[in-house]
Amino acid sequence: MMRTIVMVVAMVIFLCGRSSNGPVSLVSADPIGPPNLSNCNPSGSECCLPSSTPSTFIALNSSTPLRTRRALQTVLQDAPYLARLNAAYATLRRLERDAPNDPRGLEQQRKLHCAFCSELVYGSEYNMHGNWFFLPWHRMLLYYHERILAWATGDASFALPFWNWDSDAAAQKALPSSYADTTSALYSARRRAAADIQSMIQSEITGDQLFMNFGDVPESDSVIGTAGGNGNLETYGHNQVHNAVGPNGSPDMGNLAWAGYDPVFYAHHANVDRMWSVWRQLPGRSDPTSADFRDSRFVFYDENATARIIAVSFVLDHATNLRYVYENVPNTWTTRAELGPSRTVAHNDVPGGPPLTVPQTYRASATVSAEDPNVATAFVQSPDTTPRRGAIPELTLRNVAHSKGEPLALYVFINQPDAGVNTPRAGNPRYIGARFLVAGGMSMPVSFTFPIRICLEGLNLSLSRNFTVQVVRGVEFGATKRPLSIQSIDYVHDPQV
Ligand SMILES: [Cu+2]
Repeated sequence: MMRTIVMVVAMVIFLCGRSSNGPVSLVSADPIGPPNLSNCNPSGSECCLPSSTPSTFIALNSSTPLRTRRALQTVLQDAPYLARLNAAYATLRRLERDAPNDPRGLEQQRKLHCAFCSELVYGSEYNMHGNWFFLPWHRMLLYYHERILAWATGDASFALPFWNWDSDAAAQKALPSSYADTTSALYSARRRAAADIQSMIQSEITGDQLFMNFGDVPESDSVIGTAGGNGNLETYGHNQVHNAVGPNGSPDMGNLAWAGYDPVFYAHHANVDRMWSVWRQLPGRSDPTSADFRDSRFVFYDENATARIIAVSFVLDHATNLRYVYENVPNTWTTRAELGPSRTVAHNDVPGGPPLTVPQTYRASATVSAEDPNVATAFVQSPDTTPRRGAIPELTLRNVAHSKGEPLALYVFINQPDAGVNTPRAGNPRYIGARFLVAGGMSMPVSFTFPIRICLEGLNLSLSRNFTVQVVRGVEFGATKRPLSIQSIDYVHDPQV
């Protein structure tokens, strides 16, 4: 078949050199940090940290014994471990009461997360959500939190557990029982009912979606994010677990400012960190190489309440430099990813023809339905290029406006003109996935990228075909305060070229 020439009538094509995940970056072009802890903005005072002069991270000796972070389903059988975990959080709660300014107390640990996410407490460049610092910064936070727990237990080999919600097993989608025990230091009363938590995670976080969003995707831009745009590890599974646990509206997991006060936050984030580690070990995956990423530095308090500076480059190899690894628990998305990428969608190239080297984006305007303010539609044309073999087509919802105080759920379909909140998603080949936001983040437009190769295969749509995209805003979090607004929906065949 010949190359398709797309006729464009009354539509504008923007040719872009590069598809970007995010809106205009608020982040400077240079490496950032370390933040000055004595520079706390008074408007963010509920998140200000004790100020002190930090010293640099002391590199661990590679002979330090490796700690293994285990899945909660494994440690639930280990009563002595659970007793230590419980005792550690009891100590952090006691510190909070007896020495409120001790940075190791649970409330101070909450502030540490709050300080770098929800308000412009230390400056807009220190927003650790919605960009590529999300994964390494939370890895650092967990690392120091784990050292504080180890100090609290008196067991230097103590390791965090992870909540394996990416497993397809229904039991793993449930809030781990040790955290639901009302007599435990792991308990928080500020959560949804256990059955609601499980059903919200089970219905939205599936192995198929995890595979489509991370397992099949080699580019770090889509998985980890960019200097100014979120990655899918953050806005798919991670955000929805926050929303599922926290009822959003009280100080809880559903609000970034408060999430760090719930002990399950740390087991949840250990799983996000593990998913990054598992993805990174798949063939052809790598972390961003930019010095702006790798040389950025942040500050944390260690187990001696000493402020430490640590650089992103130092935490990328967690086994060597931070001396911890994860228990290997197979899940369907990792198993499929290990089998290698599946066949590619039909690409219409001419055998022997020149390979395509310039990605081109087709940008369509998204129109909100007159009948339903929670539905937006766009008619998307194939970019006027011949995709190369192995292309990874993506759709980007560009500059979705949202309100900082509200969570957000967006469900996206291809060629589903009747899409609405009741359109089935599970098992629906026209459904390409969801993206979520947690309340309490930055108030700025965000963009979401959807790898759609597998969906196009399922619908037998070649890359040269045009299609419609339907975006549905979920209503499970209640009435929203503003109409759905998306600047454009972009289609790019091959963002990695
Ligand atoms: Cu989080």
